[in-house]
Amino acid sequence: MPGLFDNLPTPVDAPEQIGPGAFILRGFVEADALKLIGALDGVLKRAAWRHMVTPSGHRMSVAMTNCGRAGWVSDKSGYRYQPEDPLTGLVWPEMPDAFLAVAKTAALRSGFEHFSPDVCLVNRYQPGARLSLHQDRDERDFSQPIVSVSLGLPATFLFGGLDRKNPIRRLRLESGDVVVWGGPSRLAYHGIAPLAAGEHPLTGPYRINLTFRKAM
Ligand code: MD3
Ligand code: FE
Repeated sequence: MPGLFDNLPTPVDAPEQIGPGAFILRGFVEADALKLIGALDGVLKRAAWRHMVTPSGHRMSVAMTNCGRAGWVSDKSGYRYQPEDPLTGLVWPEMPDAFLAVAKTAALRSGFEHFSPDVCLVNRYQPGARLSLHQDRDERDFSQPIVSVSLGLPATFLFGGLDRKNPIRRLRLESGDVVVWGGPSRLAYHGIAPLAAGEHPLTGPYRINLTFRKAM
């Protein structure tokens, strides 16, 4: 018999709130994971993995590439978004439609209606690779969320507050998980603990993270 509660979302569809404006969609891209990896292979043909150097001269343990209208780069002169890949001098590969669709749908499910990312920064973690606690502040408009997609080996995400000294929560991110970081969480300190070694059917010995941003 039809009733008042028939149209509620099922628990599997409901984003779980993990902070102010931050939502996790567990397993959201599980069914699309192979398609996303295939699209990433196309990106990598034109923009290969590289380890960027921080302004202080340290080689990052995470390998990176980008697609979209611009890419995040770091070198001795600083961090920035730029339209060309410094390795080739060419514009970054176009953002694959499959990437854009996942980012927009996840943002919409989390209450961000007009998210239109122009950059996807792709991170690849090998065992031991980590991302130390930082804020993402190189984008122009902090009212836009960042959407992140985890593929391959699991990782421990470190989720702090707006002040570096705030307590840090640890959150396990698994292949297929999507997180939307908006509202006050957009400027939260965050990082990734050193990756544990393993083997994943999708990515082998790696964890890959796609981060979608409205940067320009
Ligand atoms: C929370 N990447 O690329 S994704 C990064 O797993 C980055 O590769 C991590 O931090 C990774 O900058 C974490 C989740 C993420 C991305 C951006 C955020 C969380 C965020 C920005 C603000 C708050
Ligand atoms: Fe970040």
